[in-house]
Amino acid sequence: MKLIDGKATSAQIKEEIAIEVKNLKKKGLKTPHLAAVLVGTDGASMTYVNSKVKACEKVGFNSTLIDLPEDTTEEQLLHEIDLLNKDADIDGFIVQLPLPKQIDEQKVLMAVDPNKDVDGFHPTNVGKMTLEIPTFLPATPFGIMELLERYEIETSGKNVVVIGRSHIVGRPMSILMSQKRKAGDATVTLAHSRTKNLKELTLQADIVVVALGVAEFLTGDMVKEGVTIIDVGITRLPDATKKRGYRLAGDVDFESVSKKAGYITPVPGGVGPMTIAMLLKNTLLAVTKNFS
Ligand code: BQF
Repeated sequence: MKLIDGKATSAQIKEEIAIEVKNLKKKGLKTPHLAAVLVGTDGASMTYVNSKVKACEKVGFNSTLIDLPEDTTEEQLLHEIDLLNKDADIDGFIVQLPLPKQIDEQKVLMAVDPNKDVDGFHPTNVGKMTLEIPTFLPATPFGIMELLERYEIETSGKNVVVIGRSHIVGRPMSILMSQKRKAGDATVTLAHSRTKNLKELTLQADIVVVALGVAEFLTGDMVKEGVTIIDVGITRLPDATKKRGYRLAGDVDFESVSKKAGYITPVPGGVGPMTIAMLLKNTLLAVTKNFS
């Protein structure tokens, strides 16, 4: 079993980005600037946004954090987005998900200028991704593609089972891996809560991507010897032995699955750090490439 080290890979990507930022500055070009909007005080969301701001500092980007109260109205949030769309210094921005229940997520992501949509969630960018037109790829799927590439994991003609059909991870992952591209050319099955005989499918899989949000869902008896496992899950489980009171669990039962896997991503330190690195990559692309 070989661990896929997302922490080390993301650190390497950040170094590569930092060099590109220095070169941009040397040429007198602008410093990439990422903004993040956080609505409310959800603990995990605050952690994620803070990681993104810290990562910006690490690579030499400018960053702006816009903190809005939990009771922010949809109209107020749409106004903030309008300001960011019009702000010439902001190259890209994200609205941290999930949003409070009074706000329609779909309305919000449709309000983001597709040219600044570094999360790749706007329908224009989902369409471009699907049609293989260059654009921002959603950071988590982008990060997984990057891991598969950098670890030289063969995907061409392989059986891939993606578990979970979210718009942020599962669905785009299934689209990207079925395309003719690096880490693509796979035969992809997209499994979900209505899938029958999931175990029959996963036992045939060369690669399993688990993005369900159910802690330790995938067990060793469900996979074949030598399988590549990509664990996207990240659940906080209560743990009295930890100072912070919880531990992070993936969607994979690491104990049993790692005994059979050829390659496996750990949680933490697998896919999570790559999500941050690829958000930075997208922000750099917002400056250096014109996707429109
Ligand atoms: C690690 C996210 C669910 C819902 C909204 C490093 C992150 C996580 C784990 C991180 C995530 C998950 C992010 C680790 C961003 C990934 O060391 O294992 C980094 O910051 N993530 C998010 O912004 O919104 C989410 C998961």
